[in-house]
Amino acid sequence: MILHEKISEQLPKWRERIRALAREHADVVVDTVTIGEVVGGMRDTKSLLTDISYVDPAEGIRFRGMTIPEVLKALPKARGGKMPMVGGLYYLLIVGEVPTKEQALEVEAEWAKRATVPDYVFKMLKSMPKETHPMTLLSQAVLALQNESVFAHKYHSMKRDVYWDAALEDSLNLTAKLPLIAAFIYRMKYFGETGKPKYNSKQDYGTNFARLMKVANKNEYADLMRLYFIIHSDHESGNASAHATHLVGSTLSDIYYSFSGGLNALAGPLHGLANQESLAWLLDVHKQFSGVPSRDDLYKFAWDTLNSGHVIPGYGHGVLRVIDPRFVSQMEFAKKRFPDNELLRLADMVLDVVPQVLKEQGKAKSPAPNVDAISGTLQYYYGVREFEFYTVLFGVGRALGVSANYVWARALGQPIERPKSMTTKMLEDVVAKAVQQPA
Ligand code: CMX
Repeated sequence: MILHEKISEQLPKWRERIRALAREHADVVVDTVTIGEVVGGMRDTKSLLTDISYVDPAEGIRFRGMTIPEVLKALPKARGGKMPMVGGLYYLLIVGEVPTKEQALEVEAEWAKRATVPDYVFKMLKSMPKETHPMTLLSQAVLALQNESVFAHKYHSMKRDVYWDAALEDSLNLTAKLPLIAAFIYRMKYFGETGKPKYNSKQDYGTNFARLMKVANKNEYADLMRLYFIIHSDHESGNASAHATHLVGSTLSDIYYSFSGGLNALAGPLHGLANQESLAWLLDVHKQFSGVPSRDDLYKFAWDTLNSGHVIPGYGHGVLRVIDPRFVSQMEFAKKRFPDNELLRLADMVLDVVPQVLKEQGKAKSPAPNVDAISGTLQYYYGVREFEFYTVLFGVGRALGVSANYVWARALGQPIERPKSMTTKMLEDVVAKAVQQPA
C-alpha cells in the first residue's frame, strides 16, 4: 500500500539523522529548564521531537512545513467539493509530501476497505446508560477495538524495525472506523437510532461522515467536515491529547490504547471542551439582547464576563500570539456560505470587540481568537446543535495527526518517556544557591 512504500523509502535517511544527533551531539544544550517550567506544567519546554507539525507562535500551525492556506490550496480537492480530501491530508502528514489526486484517492480507498466496525463495539455502546457522555462512548469504543490490534497480536513475533508497519496497519484501521463510530454515537444518543452504519466506498471520508450524521445540507456539511478534520488533525506534540497519545504509545502500547488515552485528555474542560463553551457564550449574548447587540452592549457584556471571574471562551492561547489560522479558515468558509446568518454576524462583532476588552484587561498574553471561537457556530448552522458532541468531532480529526505521529515514533524507535521529577525542597535549595551566588 502506498503509505507503507513511502515510509520504507524514507526510513533509512530519517533513522540516520536521529541516530547521528543522539550519538554525536547528545550533550549539546538546546534549552535550560527553569523553575517556571518545572512548576508550570512544562510550558514551552523543548523536549519532544516531531517532523509532522509545528506551531509557530507568530504564525500558527504548519503541517509538514505548510501553513493552513497552503495546505488547503495544494491538496487535491474532493469530487464535487471545494475542500481537499482528508485522505490527501493523511498522506501529507505521513509521507511529508503533497500527494497527487491518485495518491490521495488511494488513501481514501484504503479507508473504504477497512471501514467496518465489529458488532461487539456497537453492542457495548448500546448497553451504556443513556446519559453517558459521548466522549466516554468514543474512548470506550476505541479501547474496545484494541482487541483487533495488529501491533499487539504481532508484538512477540516481529522485529523492532518493522513495528511501524504494524502501527500503520492499526492506524489506517482506526482512522477508517472513526467516522462510523462517531456518527453511530451521535444518532444513537440524540435520536435513538441504533442501525449499523455502512461506509460507502464511492464516497470520500467527508461525504461518508456527512451522510452518516444525516445532516440536511449533506454536501456543504461534507466540505465543512473535510476542513474541520484537516485543521484539527495536529498541533505539534505538546498539546494534551497529542502528548497523552505519544506517552502511552512510548510504552509500546498499540494505537488503540494510546489514542483512547489521548481522547481522555481531549475530554477535559481545559482542552477540547472550549468549542462548546464558546458557542454557549455567543448564544447567551444572542439571548440576552434578542439578537445581535450594539457594539457598546457587547463591550459591556464582555467586561461583565471578565468581572464575574470567567474567561471569554475561544480567545487566548497557550502558544499562539496571533489570530489562529484555524479560526480564519473557518470564518472564511462561513462568510462564503452564510454571510447573513445572525450568529455569524455576532461572532464577527465579537472578533472586533473582545480582543480590545482583553487588551484593556491586560492579562491574556494573546487577545486573539483561537480555533474554538467559531467552530461551534458552524456546527450549529448545519443543525448539529448538541454541544457536548462537539469534542467527538475534534477527536475524529485529532486521530489523524496523533496516529501519523505514532507510526513515525515507532519507525524511529523513539524511547519510552520518563522525565525526572524533583522535590520542592530540591527546588528551594537551587533557588537559595542562586541567590547566594548570582550569575
Ligand atoms: N479570557 C479571560 N482571561 C484570559 C483569557 C480569556 N480568553 N485568556 C487568558 N486569560 C487570562 C488567563 O486566565 C490568565 O489569568 P491568571 O493570570 O489570572 O491565571 C492570564 O490571562 C494569562 O494567561 P495566558 O498566559 O495568556 O494564557 P494561558 O496559557 O494561561 O491559557 C488558555 C491559555 C487558552 C487556556 C486561555 O487563553 C483561556 O482560558 N482561553 C479561553 C478558553 C479557550 O478558548 N480555550 C481553548 C484553547 C484552544 C486550544 O486548546 O487549542
